[in-house]
Amino acid sequence: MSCESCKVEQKEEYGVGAIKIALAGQPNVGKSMLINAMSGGNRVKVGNFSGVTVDKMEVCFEHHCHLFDLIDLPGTYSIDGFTKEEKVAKEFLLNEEYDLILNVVDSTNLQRNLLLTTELLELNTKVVVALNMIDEAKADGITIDREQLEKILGVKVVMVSAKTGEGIDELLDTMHEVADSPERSHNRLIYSDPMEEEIIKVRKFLDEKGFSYRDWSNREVAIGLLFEQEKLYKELHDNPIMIELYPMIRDSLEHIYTHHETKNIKEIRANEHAAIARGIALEVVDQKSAPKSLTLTQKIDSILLNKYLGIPIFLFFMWALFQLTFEFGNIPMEYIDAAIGTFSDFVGSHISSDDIRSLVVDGIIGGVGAVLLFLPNIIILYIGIALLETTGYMSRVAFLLDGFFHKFGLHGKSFIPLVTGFGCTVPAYMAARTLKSEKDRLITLFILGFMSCGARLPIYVLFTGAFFSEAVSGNILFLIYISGALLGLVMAKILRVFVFKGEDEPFVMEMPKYRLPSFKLIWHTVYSNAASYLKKAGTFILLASVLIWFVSNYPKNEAIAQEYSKKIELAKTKEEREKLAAMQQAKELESSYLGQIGKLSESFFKPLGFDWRLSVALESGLAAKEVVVSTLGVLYSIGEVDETSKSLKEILAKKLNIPIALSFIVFVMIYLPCFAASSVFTKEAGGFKYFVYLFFFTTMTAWVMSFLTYRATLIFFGS
Ligand SMILES: Nc1nc2c(ncn2[C@@H]2O[C@H](COP(=O)(O)OP(=O)(O)OP(=O)(O)O)[C@@H](O)[C@H]2O)c(=O)[nH]1
Ligand SMILES: [Mg+2]
Repeated sequence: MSCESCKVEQKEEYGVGAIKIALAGQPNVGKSMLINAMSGGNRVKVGNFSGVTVDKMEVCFEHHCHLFDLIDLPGTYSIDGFTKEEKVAKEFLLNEEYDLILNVVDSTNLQRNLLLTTELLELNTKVVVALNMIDEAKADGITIDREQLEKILGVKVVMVSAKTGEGIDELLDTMHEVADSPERSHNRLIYSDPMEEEIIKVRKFLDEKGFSYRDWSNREVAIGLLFEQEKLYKELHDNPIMIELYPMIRDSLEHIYTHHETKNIKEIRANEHAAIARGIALEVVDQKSAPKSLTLTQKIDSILLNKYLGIPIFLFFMWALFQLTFEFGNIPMEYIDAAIGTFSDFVGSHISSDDIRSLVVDGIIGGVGAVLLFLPNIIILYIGIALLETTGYMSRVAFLLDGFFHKFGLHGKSFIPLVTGFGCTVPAYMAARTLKSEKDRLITLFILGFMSCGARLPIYVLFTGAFFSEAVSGNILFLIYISGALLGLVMAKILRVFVFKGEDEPFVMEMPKYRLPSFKLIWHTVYSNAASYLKKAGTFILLASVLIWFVSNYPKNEAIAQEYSKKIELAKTKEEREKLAAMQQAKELESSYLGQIGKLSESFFKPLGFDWRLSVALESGLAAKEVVVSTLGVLYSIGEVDETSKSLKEILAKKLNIPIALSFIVFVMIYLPCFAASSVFTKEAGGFKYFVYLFFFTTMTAWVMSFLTYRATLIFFGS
């Protein structure tokens, strides 16, 4: 038997099925980290800003012979939250089956967190409250009277720290116990006097009629009716009791309206909850001293959020990151390059068949090796992004850039998906769900591809390394990323003015506390990204390289071979022979399948300075951006007679020039993201037509910008 939903094998001695638990809580309270702590792994992504989890994720594991099935939900301030990812949480909590809700609460911010807790209690299902971040609460001198809180809420409360592991076992045991118990506790919240009066009136009426609904008490039904719970009304719609209940509830609501001075029941409910949360916090929280972490956070913020220094400091960090990416990344790169070269020579010298040697050396090692080379650069970039995500700095930069972003019709909050896009565009598209307005979200989706993803980094490092001195390469790299981002902003403005017209929303974003990221957290993020890069190199890139090798070697053209073998025989000097051999290979390559394909699009790319090889490399990059480098690796190593001596970088430096290189970089920076990202885009934007728009939008922009770059730099650098 296996866990129904996530297929973890369930041993027989476990007896009944897995306990299904939905984790609900406000953003950034540590739900995901708690799941990792409970399951003893790093299964879900953790970060120090609101909106890390944007889709539900399921994790199964066993503990003391019980199977737990945890659902990580996106953070939500209220069940009625209206961003796309908050709706995911609402949808799940209201409509799916589960055994209990684990409400994760930030102990250092109890009052605000209780606003959601009160809503969850009104769902009348089993709830356990985890007071997370208890380590921080202690450090801040906050004590919480847990027993009192249990009494008031009527549910089990456990103090935990997902960071230190404190209380995790107790939490698991408690959840198991609560899930197993046949009874659930009932909503014990006490509302304002006028509200209570009406609740009692309705409850009494229901009691008199001998009414019962599910396992709800009549008090709970009364609360649900007065707060106009949609699902409850739907289910009771055809019940005869409603004929008498409707007018009664209308009366009661009128009373409540006059007291609250509004007729909006959602607002009234929120006011009631706010009052309850305030009351509970007063009752159970004892704060001895001013919170330490807050003052530290304030101190750091006074520098990093400084009106004048804030943005320059951020730009400095980014500049430093790209310097490091280039400088540090290039040290191991030389060794990896040398190792691949030696390996390639070694393997080549042991294969006697020309065709197989070419397949292994030019195709496989040439393609995969070209991609592997950039692993160190990728790792450094990912360390940078992980630091940004986990320290709490990301939300600050979003805040700093908000004013600047508004000028371009965007939102500070868009910064988060945009930065995620520097790593990989796929999660970035999903991260855009945190934007409330649909137009903001669509604009962000359209410009996200302009943030160069990690897979484009190798292309940039390769070309900058080939055409610029080491001293300036880091700066050029920084410039590439910044100009991509700026272009994205300009495009956002154009889209805002001409396509997605409307006002951009004001900025509301929570500033998390600064947290020193644990080594484990960073290590995990970087490791998993590096591992997936390597895996891709060993599978997808390998296959793509073999394919490219094949289509660039076949069909064999006997006429060319004969023509040149005669010429080579007649040649007098070694130099002449080598030149002829190179010409022969170039001719053969041109007559191959790939050469023919390349010729088809040559006229489209020619004005940008690209020969058919570069064109084909760009086209193959539509599958995945790493393939651009591996394709270049294969194509240029086939064309190279003197194979052992030159790296791809050196060959490119010899065959191309600066204007072509810059034009190529610009095209790569702008054109359509990889296949995986494009399909996620289509899904997130909401239809294939958007993909068609994106295709034309990016291709046209890429072509025009590359053309301008090529022409302008030709004037400076000449051909
Ligand atoms: N000190 C401390 N930090 C914690 C604890 N739990 C989580 N954190 C930190 O809080 C931040 C948020 O953690 P996440 O697990 O991503 O929060 P989340 O609730 O899943 O957030 P969303 O997915 O955005 O809703 C991270 O920086 C964690 O390292 C804890 O018990 N103690
Ligand atoms: Mg999360």
